[in-house]
Amino acid sequence: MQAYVAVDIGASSGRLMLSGIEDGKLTLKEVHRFSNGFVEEEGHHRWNIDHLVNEIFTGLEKVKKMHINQVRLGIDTWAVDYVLVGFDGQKLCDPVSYRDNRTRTAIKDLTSDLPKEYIYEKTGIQFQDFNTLYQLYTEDRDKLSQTDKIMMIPDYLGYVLTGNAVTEVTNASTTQMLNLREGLFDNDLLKKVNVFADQFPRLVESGTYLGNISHKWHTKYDLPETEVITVATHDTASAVVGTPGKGDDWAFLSSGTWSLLGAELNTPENGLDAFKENYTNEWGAYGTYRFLKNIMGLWIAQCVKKEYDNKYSFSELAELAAKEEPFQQFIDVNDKRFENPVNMIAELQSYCKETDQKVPETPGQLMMAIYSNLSLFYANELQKLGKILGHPINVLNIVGGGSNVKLMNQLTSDLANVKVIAGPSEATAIGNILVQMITTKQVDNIHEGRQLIAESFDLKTFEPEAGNYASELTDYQNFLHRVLAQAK
Ligand code: ADP
Ligand code: LRH
Repeated sequence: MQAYVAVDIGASSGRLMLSGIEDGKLTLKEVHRFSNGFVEEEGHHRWNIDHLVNEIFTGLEKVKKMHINQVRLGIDTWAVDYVLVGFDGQKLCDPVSYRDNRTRTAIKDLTSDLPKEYIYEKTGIQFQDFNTLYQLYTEDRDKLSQTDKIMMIPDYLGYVLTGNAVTEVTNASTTQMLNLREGLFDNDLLKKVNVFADQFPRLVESGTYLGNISHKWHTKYDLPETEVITVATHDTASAVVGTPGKGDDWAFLSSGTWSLLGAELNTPENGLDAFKENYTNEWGAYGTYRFLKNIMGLWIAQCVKKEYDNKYSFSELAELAAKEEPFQQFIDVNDKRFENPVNMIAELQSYCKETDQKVPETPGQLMMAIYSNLSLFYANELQKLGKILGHPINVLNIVGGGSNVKLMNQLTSDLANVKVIAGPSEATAIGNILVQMITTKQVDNIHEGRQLIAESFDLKTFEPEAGNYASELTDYQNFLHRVLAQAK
């Protein structure tokens, strides 16, 4: 059996998953898991990139110990962040995290003489101050002058492993610097941030052979022979590939550190309605677009868990939440104050105090407040998505770690009046592997691949319970209207 390894690194954790096809089914085994996070270093929140490289080797050594001597491997990670590589081929510093506050005014500053509508028309990408465009705008000029190449995180990891560097498009599109029409970096935008197109390694599509892991690593570690394939390197792109959606009325929710809710399109939707709602058109594998909204997601839950000193596991927190009443308070989960607060619990509590609402106190109450409000936000966005696309969404495929939270799946189904299909929770790793299998021709195409996923994993269905929470969504929408109007 040909063995495939997915290296899937999210903002909170990374894993190496081993896969293959056995008796017509896709197998998936977790070989190695490690934590990820940013730390304060040289005045910024930064990722420890060498730690991630080491973890990849540790995982591969475990694969070798399983007597697997030859594998194919793909890497996906979170988007927008990048590594500056000097003329000696080495990184100049650890990459700054998108949650660092260096870009807080960058959108305003950069768009003071370049209208937002113009940038959106060119790129179709949402305005988030963490986009690479704004990060480069605020980048240290000295560092930029010492930079030979700018590599997105997964491209950099592939470069360290193989010595070969590319810029893969699904992730590159999140820079907000690719031109939709030309399919290339946009020189006007690059100029604005003082970088040049040739500072990015050549652009490639998902599903491109990168090369073998360099000999030098084999002398340090006991590794299998490893051929690296550039997959859909943006984790959300891999998650969408790994979503077993069927028909033409489904949407996806990739539910992890972020909640990414949207639809897969064949042509971008970068009109005025999409612009006003700040929907994004990220490039997908095989010529598709991920038309989606970024929602704060389970990052809020991750912070709460940490602030209880990790005393409870996520499943314990979900059990505690299930004992509480939903909808005890309304929260705009996308409020910037939740992006990187000093203390998330205190931030949630002050939000409720300031808006004259019941203050969640216990772990269960806090988690129920998070789950209820994420579900409300999802339902609200599903309505908007249907409106922008001009057709209703009847099925929501929820994938990622968050698809394990039954309570939230049911609440979302009830509020949005859609059928929810939950799973697989490792859709990102699966999408990563599927692109490898399509590249090596073990699977014909993405349709066959998605069918294979549906047949190989245990998916759970949640039907909307009629009459449940009929007024909550409208009340929430009115609440959002009010708080957003006040904030203006
Ligand atoms: P990412 O790759 O973006 O870091 P994941 O897709 O691994 O994130 O999802 C991680 C999140 O999923 C956790 O933060 C947690 O909130 C949620 N999660 C995972 N498993 C469970 C579970 N068994 N019960 C409740 N929540 C879970
Ligand atoms: C999810 C994700 C998301 C981006 C964010 C930076 O991990 O890649 O798609 O918007 O991280």
